[in-house]
Amino acid sequence: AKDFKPWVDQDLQDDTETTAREDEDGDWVDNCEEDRQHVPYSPPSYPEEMMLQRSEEFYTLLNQRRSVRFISPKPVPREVIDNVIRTAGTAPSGAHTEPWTFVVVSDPEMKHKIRQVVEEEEEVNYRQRMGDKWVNDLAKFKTNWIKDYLDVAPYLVLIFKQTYGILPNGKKRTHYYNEISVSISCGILLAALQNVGLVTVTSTPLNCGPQLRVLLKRPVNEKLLMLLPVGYPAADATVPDLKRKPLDDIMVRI
Ligand code: IYR
Repeated sequence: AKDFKPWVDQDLQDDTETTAREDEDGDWVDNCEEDRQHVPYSPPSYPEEMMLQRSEEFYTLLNQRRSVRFISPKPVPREVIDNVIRTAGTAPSGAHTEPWTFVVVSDPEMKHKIRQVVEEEEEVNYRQRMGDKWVNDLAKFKTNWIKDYLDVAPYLVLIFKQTYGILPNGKKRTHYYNEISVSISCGILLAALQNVGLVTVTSTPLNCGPQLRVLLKRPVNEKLLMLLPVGYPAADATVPDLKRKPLDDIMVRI
């Protein structure tokens, strides 16, 4: 109990190894495909000058990303969201298992049901589970358990990690490193949103995973990793005046 970490979702552990070994019920298949063809690869390349320019421009773009909690109800073209999700799906994954499911919710009634689940649990989180120190550490963000953006944002993207795969024949497949694979895809998703001028806030609703999984009719192998409200920023959106660490504080040269 001394080491209890309330920010570690009880239902959200990277259980690649434990599911692979312990979960012996059901048939597991090998991922091995020795005869997979290898083909030539030629990604885009640039002269050094252009590399420098592109690195500056990409940094400038992503450095403007902020977590935004005030989202406009203005509709966003569905094809843009589709492309952003496609982009997230380009992430690398353990043994190329692609262990992610992106649930994109635009239905107002479903958004409201999600809001009810999240607000009910978040109230308990803020009042009890998180404790005084955590709540105090968040004071500067002026957050609480009331999440208007869950009704207002045109899209809610709920990202599930598949802790194992289920093949059409019912056999199970090990999803190695599923949590970090899906986390990387979330990072790419955030960059893709920034690239089209949309905003979000990375929310990880503590203890909401199982209820939201059932609400969204997702199978038992899937666990909620992240919930992203997505849209344009509200006209009067504000963000806390935060600074980022300079390069010398985040990089060590050896
Ligand atoms: N999940 C809660 C609390 C929260 C936790 C952290 I760490 C933040 O950086 C911000 C909020 C919420 O969404 O309000």
